Amino acid sequence: MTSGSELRECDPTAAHAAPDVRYVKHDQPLTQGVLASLGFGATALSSADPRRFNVALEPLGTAVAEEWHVTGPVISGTDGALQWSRGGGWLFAAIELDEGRHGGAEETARLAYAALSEFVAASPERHVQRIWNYLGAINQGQGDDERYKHFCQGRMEGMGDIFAHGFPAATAIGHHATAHRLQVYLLASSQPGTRIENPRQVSAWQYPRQYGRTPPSFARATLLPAGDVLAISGTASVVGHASAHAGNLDAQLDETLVNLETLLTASALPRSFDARAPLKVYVRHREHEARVRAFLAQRLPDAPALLLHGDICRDDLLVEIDGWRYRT
Ligand code: 3EB
Repeated sequence: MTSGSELRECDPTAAHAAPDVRYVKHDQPLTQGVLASLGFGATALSSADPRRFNVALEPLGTAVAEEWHVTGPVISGTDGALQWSRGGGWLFAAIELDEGRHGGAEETARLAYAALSEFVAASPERHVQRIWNYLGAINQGQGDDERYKHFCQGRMEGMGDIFAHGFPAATAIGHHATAHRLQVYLLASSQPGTRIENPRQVSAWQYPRQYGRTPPSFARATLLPAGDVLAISGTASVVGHASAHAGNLDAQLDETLVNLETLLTASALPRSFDARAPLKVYVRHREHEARVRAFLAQRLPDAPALLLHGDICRDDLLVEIDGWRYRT
């Protein structure tokens, strides 16, 4: 007879340990266990390796790459415009499309999401846990014609039914590179995760009409299948559905941290961000870098932080934070 623990280890339905996410020097060669390596900005290493994807956001400070490590062999390839890798029960998939060739932000988002949805639906790792979206000139256009709102519409249409059981955690940020580049990448798993909402915030998909015809389709966080890591969505100074502290960087940082801590509590995690909580901090104005760093040093001293120059999808927000929090 096998013991209970052996049975669990052999159980093909058992949840896989989460990828180990770390920031490393940006020019490191990729080792076998790397599922994905995200570079940032113009100095990121260019490579044909499908596991490498360069985000069009400039880092503020030292260039690093975000590596996702898994256990077990990793295979990778391309499928049309899409690049992918899989290993250890996890899937990375990424796509970059040129809006100039696909008729604008809405249609391009629809195509990107349709391609990703189709690929994921045909994969053993069909449970999308986390998605990142980077588009240019995100706040350009008035009212319903803001580019972010067009993106939201196309994203919803392209998703199809792969999110029928609920939206994954997400980030949507504006880059300052060539405006027509739409970049989307995701992490999916062979097991479902647990969606987490923030009790201080209206769920994004229930935002009132003023935020657009199609509300943003994302969850505030996903607890990954084994319950070992919380994947945290882009989190900003939003209370209820409203932006709080317009124009006030320090108050927005404080409110953002309360929202992040609230997500930890909602996930039964300790209310702190330690060395196993890599965070990405999106800063709208370069000149705010020093103040953001001072806040991080004081309030989040242990969390590895990557600062990126990016526009938050509401024009009254100055800063947004996403990342990972390991149960440790
Ligand atoms: C907010 O709380 C800020 O459209 O995917 C945060 C994270 C935001 C993800 C998205 C938008 C998105 O509404 C904006």
